[in-house]
Amino acid sequence: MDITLTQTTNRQWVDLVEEYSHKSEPIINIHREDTRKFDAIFIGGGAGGRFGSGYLRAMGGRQLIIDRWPFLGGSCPHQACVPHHLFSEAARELDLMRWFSGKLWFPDATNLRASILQMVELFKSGRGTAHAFMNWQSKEQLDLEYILNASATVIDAHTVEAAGERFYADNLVLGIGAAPLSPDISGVGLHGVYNYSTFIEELDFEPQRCVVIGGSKTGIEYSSFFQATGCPTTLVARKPLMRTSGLHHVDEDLRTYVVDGMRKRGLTIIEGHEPVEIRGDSEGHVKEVVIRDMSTGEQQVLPCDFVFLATGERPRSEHFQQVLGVAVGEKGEILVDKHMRTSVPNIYAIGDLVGSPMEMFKARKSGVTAARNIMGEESELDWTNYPDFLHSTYEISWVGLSEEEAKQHFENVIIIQMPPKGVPLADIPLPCAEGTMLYAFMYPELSGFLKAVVDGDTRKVLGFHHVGFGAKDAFQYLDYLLRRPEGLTIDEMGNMNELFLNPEHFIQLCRLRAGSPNLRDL
Ligand code: FAD
Ligand code: KPC
Repeated sequence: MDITLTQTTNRQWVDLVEEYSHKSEPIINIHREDTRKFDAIFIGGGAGGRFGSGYLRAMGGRQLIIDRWPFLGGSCPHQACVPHHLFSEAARELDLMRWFSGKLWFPDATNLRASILQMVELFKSGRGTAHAFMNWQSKEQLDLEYILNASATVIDAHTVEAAGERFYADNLVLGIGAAPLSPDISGVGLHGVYNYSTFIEELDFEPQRCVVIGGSKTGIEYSSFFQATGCPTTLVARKPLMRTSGLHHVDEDLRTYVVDGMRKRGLTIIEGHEPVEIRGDSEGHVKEVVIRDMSTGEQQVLPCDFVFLATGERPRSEHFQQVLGVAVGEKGEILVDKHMRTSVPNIYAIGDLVGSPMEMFKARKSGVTAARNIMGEESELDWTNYPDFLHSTYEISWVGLSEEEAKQHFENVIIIQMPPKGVPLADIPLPCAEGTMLYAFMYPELSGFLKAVVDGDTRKVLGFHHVGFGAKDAFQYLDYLLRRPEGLTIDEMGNMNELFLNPEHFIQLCRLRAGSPNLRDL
């Protein structure tokens, strides 16, 4: 179907995407009358390809996106970030209901059981609006050209085949993302075993007892959700939670608060163990997971009817390696320089395809970096440091150095923390603000945690760490301020205007110490 000359509304797009998800015909939006060659073909229209395309077009270039799905936006609105946020919000609401069961206006939640299947169905019934918006915005507002519902096959460094046609460009930008990785054990194909993608597409029963394999962000987030619904859940991880190589700068006090909090909510967390086998019943449905203690070798059996694999992702680099010969790293990631150039001239790679961190900011900014370089503007991307977050039933955000890291590099590290070190959590209902006020008054130990790490000599803030709700936005800007060449001092923080009660409390706490020439902990 050629929609180039049609103005398709968001509502019409919802139906169109649904219709085309059941057939193999492409959706084509190409300005045939434009005789200019494409500056770049973006293979994959996820966050990386869409933002790269948008930027290149805004700079006056001509681009083409080819995506095998009938919508743009990629995995984020389809199976990843958006369902994750929906489930994490459900977990937060359910957690509140459980703590306040039978108190104030809250109904008795003793036997509360939320349906996991219903939440998946809810997501699937609503995700079409995000798909539609991606297609509509890209065409009507960003003036992008695209072919959807068509796999791209690279012929050579300037030629791509899709929908039975060959397209030519000065540059190719590879952005087809990563695929979920399964552990190399028997039983992963049993009914009842899912990863983040098949969980959305294929869940067809109500889980009663869950085992999550893998302590990744996804493992922490989804196990917290499953437990919050009332489905007894066990999380099995090889390493201590939040001490995995994929997460940098995690502060130990913050980690303790988060992991203790997950256990307090009934989640069983088994660290230092790896899966050995997933066993099924006579009908091919999962019935138990065998795990092994990595230090003693001792095995144990975890009965369950639902297994969620959260064991990472592998970049989809094989085709490009074979056809173009691009260099890849040990985990299959396409190797790129700071301009997002691969080892092959005129071939760029972006997003999850270039490896960790697999996060939206990197996907989008790497797409933009490729676009700028293609358009002749020198542009580099460095993602060695970035703000990070994850959900348990809380929102957990951090940026900069942890206390432990700071103490390795600086002699005079000052800590501003709430509740302060040595004070029992239950004694101080702080921090509190959006989302934690009720906890502050009835369960002060549940109202969250915060820490600022400061170099007492230069007075520069080195890191911020927060558990609670509503602070994530601030961390985007704190990251920018911290990483300026001049950094951010405790005095500048104290001079900012807080919107009290503010979730992260950092401004007013810094102000309480800023008057002193010799900083002390708070
Ligand atoms: P993708 O979005 O995966 O896009 C790749 C595109 O390539 C897809 O549209 C696909 O259809 C297409 N494609 C594949 N093969 C072909 C082919 N042969 N021809 C044509 N097209 C092809 N990040 C955050 O920052 N915040 C979050 O809260 C967050 N939550 C997440 C939750 C989960 C459960 C997961 C798994 C990830 C989450 N992420 C989150 C990470 C984020 O989703 C990814 O980093 C991001 O979507 C990667 O974008 P991308 O463009 O590189 O790849
Ligand atoms: C709807 C939404 O913003 C989440 S999905 C974003 C995909 S993209 O804008 O292409 O990064």
